[in-house]
Amino acid sequence: MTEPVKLIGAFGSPFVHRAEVALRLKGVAYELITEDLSNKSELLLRHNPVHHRVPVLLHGDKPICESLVILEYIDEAFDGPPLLPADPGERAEARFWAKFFAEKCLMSVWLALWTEGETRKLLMEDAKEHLVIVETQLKEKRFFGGAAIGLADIAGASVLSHWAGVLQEVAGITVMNDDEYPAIHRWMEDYNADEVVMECLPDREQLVSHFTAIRGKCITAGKSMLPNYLASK
Ligand SMILES: N[C@@H](CCC(=O)N[C@@H](CS)C(=O)NCC(=O)O)C(=O)O
Repeated sequence: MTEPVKLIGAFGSPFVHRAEVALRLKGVAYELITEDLSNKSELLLRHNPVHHRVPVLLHGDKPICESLVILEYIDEAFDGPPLLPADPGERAEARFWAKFFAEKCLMSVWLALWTEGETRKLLMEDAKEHLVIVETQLKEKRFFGGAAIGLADIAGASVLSHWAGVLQEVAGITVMNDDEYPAIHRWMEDYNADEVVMECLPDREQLVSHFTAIRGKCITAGKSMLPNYLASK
């Protein structure tokens, strides 16, 4: 008997979006359990006792936490189109880019949005440096995964596509100008136009309202992430 698949998520989370896209690309049926992150459920706290964060994938009784770990788990546990290539070298490359997005590119873009003054100036420079690297990669190929969406695309485009425009609108600052990064722009359009991706993109207006309501929390979260980011530079 196949074990039931549940995803503990929350509205507006790009990390939950990653897991949903992967499940849908694989054709896995799942139940989405929507959390109120201001009043976390016992289910979430029990299944992610270390970070208390969404997403958490429940495959039968087995909880899997952290979106990038979840993507790899989904790829290994379920049939369907692969998210990682078969070749070990190409797998390593896809993991490298996913890590670059998580630790560098998305972090500098996110922090540039929610900081001010000299710190913001420094983070804008970092974000630009990271986006130029992504732009260069995408001049050669449609997706990081080649012709189809793969793990690195889900890791990066999840935040840079639908979410980046909304976050820039709410923060009132432009970190990514489409004209400056035409290959990234084309990549995001291709990612957003994918039928499976479209099914798990939250409504833009609702997303703007959501982030406007939690703007203060984003600034606080940015402050707490900043020391780690600067130490890792
Ligand atoms: N590194 C984690 C980040 C997950 C994350 O930050 N989730 C947010 C929602 S977007 C969350 O659960 N926030 C609640 C909290 O931090 O208390 C991942 O990739 O899964």
